[in-house]
Amino acid sequence: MAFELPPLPYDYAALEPVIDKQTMTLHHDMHHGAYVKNLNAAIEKHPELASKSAEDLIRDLNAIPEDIRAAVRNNGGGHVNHTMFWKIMKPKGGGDPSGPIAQAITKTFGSFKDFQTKFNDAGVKQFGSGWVWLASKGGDDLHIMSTPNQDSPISVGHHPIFGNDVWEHAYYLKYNNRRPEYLTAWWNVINWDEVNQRYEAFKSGKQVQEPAMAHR
Ligand code: MN3
Repeated sequence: MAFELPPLPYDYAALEPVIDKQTMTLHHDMHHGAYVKNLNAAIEKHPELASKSAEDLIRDLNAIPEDIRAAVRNNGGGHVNHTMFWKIMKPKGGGDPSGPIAQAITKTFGSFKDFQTKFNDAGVKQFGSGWVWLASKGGDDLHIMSTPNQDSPISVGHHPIFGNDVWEHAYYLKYNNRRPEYLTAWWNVINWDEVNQRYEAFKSGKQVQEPAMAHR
């Protein structure tokens, strides 16, 4: 019974030149791999939690026994965040969004360009490690938020539509300290089809259970 590291849905080098092969290899195998391993180690101490999905574990952190709460917050969050992250990117992605997410972004932020500027700005301003998100509190709400470490919007009652990883491990080998450059280039690998699927699933209340999120 364990959470599993989901395979990358494309080759390690597939997102080059935006994200280099070495970064993807280390990020997926070592960083995400460690979150899964450490989450499993935490849950082993509390078998009563074994039926919960990773998302359910981080949805109410106060319900998690204190001795593993920090481990679940960091590693459960890391597992949920990265499982989303690999899927909302693809080779030859990017371009302007279309479909329902495009309409929602324009309605909320005025234009896709204005949204991108605000999203990148929030990513630059996230001090230290963390994530920048497009999230929703429900209904037509759509907002940009950032979180420190591996904290998920799910833990504060918001639903992540998509997010970008602004930990140094996500970009430092290629971009060094130039986080703004990474944030700008990253839009060239976003998978708008997947983002639209996530958004429509959320809007319809039919959220898809990722196999990797299930404890099995
Ligand atoms: Mn990461």
